[in-house]
Amino acid sequence: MTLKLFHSPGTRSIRALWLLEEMGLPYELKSMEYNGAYFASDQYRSINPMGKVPALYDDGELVIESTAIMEYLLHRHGPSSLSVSSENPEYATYLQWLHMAESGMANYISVSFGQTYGKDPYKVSEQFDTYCRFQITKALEMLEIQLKDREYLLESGFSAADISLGYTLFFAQACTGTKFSETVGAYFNRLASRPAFQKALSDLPKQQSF
Ligand SMILES: N[C@@H](CCC(=O)N[C@@H](CS)C(=O)NCC(=O)O)C(=O)O
Repeated sequence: MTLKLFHSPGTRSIRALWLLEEMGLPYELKSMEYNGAYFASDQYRSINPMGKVPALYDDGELVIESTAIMEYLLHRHGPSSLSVSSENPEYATYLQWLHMAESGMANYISVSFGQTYGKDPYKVSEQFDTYCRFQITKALEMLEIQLKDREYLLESGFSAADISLGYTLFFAQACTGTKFSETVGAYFNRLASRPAFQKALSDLPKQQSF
């Protein structure tokens, strides 16, 4: 088996795990409880120098950053119908949401979460928290518009961009109690009912502590 995923329940490694399941690829799962001290240790940083999950090894080659891991799996282990080619008219929309789900949304959610529950160095000022919440609100408004005439982000249907964003919505709801509009809530429920998502979530403890 060449693919080995370092995962922690409830975290961004769900994106990689969900995609592996949707693509039907064989993989080895290294699932660890979320533990900041372990992630910061030399032992774990020899696996991922950033001390984070996910980390994917493919035949000894390391890839980090959940959305980069997604692109890596889709291209190196594709072709997959969940990816959109650069010739496709929906390519820009696809790529934009695949990455915005992390850089323009989950990153801000993490900061806000850190403000509420984190300790140094994850605790930020209330002012920065307000800024992050503002960014999240804007992104959810943009999502509302995107979904007004369709069931998934793309007119052509479910894609890897929905996996990337589906995790973000899960994170927002589970960790910051974000309330969704009817449209976004229905979209999230559609994603959450996918067997591959359920599988990726199956090791989630009842009381998750991040
Ligand atoms: N942008 C990165 C973020 C990764 C990340 O922050 N992962 C969290 C779990 S969701 C983590 O491992 N945090 C440990 C830490 O920052 O100490 C990605 O998308 O993979």
